[in-house]
This record gives sequence, C-alpha cells and structure tokens, in this order.
Amino acid sequence: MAYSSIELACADGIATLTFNRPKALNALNTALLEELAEALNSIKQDDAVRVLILTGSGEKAFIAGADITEIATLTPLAAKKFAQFGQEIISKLQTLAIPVIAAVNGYALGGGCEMALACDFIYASEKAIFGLPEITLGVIPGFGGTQRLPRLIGANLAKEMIFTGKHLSAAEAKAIGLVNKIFAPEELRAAVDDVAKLIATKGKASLCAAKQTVNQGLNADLATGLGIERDAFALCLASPDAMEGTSAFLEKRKPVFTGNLHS
Ligand code: DAK
Repeated sequence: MAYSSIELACADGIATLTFNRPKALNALNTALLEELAEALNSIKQDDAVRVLILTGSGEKAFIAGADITEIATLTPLAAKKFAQFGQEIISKLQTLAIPVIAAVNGYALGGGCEMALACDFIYASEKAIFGLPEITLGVIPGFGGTQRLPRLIGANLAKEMIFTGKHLSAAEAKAIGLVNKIFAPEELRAAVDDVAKLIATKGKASLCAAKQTVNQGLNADLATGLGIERDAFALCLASPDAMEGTSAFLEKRKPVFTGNLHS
C-alpha cells in the first residue's frame, strides 16, 4: 500500500514507521490512523522484522496530538467511534509481538504522548515535550492515557499531568520514568538505531515471549505472572533459537538466530 501520512521502511530486521504530516506537527487524523493500522498489519506478517521504531518527521514533533480540526467537528457518537478506533489501533501497537521503541524527536502531546506510552520504551531528544493537554480542550485523554500513564509512572504523577495539562520537558519526563534516555537532537536517531540493532540480533521467539510475559504479568498477581513466565520459558525451547543460543555459548561463538514465530 502507498502511504501519504506515514512512511514505512524495513531493513535488517528493523522497521521504521515515521508519522509524516509535518505541516500539522504529525497530528493524528482518521486517514493517518487508517494507514497506521494497515502498516501494523503488514509488519505483523513480516517474519523478518524483529523491532519497530516509531518517530515523527520534521524537526518539531513526534505527534502533537489528535487532529484538533477533526475533534472540533465530532458529535458525541462520532467521538465514541473515533476514540474506539484510536484505542483499537493503539492497543494493536501495544500488543504487537515484537519490541517497539518510540524515538520522540519533539512534541508528544495528547494522542502523541499516548502513542509513545503504548511503545515498549521511549528514547527522546532533549528538545522533546510531553503532555496530556486534553483537559484544556474540555475533554480527557481518549487513546488510553488515563490507563497507561498511571500504570507507568504511578497514579499521583499521572493525575497531576492529566488534571493540569502541563507540558513536561524531556528531562522532567525522564525523571519520572516516562522516558528511558535522552539525547542531543542530532544523536537521537543513531542511539535508537543502535539499541534497535542490538535487539534485532536476538531471537524473535524469545523477544516476543519476553515482551508478552512482561505485559501479561503486569496485569496479573505475582503467582499468575510467574506461571505465565514458566509457560513462556518452556515455549522458547520449541524454537531452534534456544538450541542455537546455548550451543553458541558452549562453542564460544556469537549466536545467529534464524527462528521465527512459526518454527
Ligand atoms: N491538530 C491539528 N493541527 C495542529 C495540531 C493538532 N493537534 N497541533 C499543531 N497543529 C498545527 C497548527 O494548527 C499549525 O497549523 P497552521 O496554523 O500552520 O496551519 C501547525 O500545526 C504548527 O503549529 P503551531 O503554529 O501551533 O506551532 P507552535 O510551535 O507555535 O506550537 C504546539 C506547537 C505543539 C505547542 C501547538 O501547536 C499546540 O499546542 N498544538 C496542540 C497540542 C494539543 O493540544 N494536542 C492535544 C490534542 S488533543 C478523544 C479521543 C482522543 C483524544 C481526545 C478525545 N475523544 C474520545 C473525544 C485525543 C486528544 C488529543 O490528542
């Protein structure tokens, strides 16, 4: 499919998806969300892809939120449909089997912050700005922010962000655990590429098992989580990657993982 609001590139096991509406600071409209859904489907079907990077085009924004020109026209019923569509796509992103890294290069506001929250971790430019400004528009976060943010940074800090709509600098976002690492703007992409390349050297089955285990365990009590871990550990041994990894160690060489989710 030819995309106009996003760009998708895949090389060496790494897919890079770039939100590409720089004139609107990459704001999320229905057309972009539809393209995102399509792109996630194609990534899901590509056995070669082991890591996904999300970023924004232009110098200023990752995503400056849902497209306010569209929100302004929504009736309550249309708003529910819009929120459901957005939530489904963002959940699809969160449940993508492979690791997803957000490279936040600028504003990550509203739906943009929520998109980053659905990724597995965030690396950001020192110039990035985070926030959930929906309250200032008379609405609330509608793409999972009221649920994912408190799970990540705790209820009190999340409520402060949601109730005030205030912007947070990259340094503030890192201090509260929203962001893993921050970099000079010109160093962000190289840093994200480096960590993506490192992850892409690992076995796909074990990467996916690790992600699924952490995510499912977060919604469970410890005993249930440990059960999920046991099952996933056992399942890893069904992949040739486990034999390759252990053999490579014993033979004092680097492992070459070729397994996929079907082997
Ligand atoms: N939507 C549409 N256009 C946007 C936009 C957005 N979110 N953000 C920026 N733009 C456009 C601007 O209108 C401007 O367009 P032109 O005037 O050039 O045509 C262009 O991008 C450049 O923006 P600025 O000129 O404003 O640039 P500045 O550097 O001065 O300011 C800014 C940058 C990011 C601080 C500012 O643009 C800004 O405050 N943007 C809005 C940020 C925001 O409030 N985002 C949250 C959106 S609300 C829901 C479901 C989901 C959601 C809500 C409800 N329902 C269930 C109802 C999610 C909501 C959101 O995400």
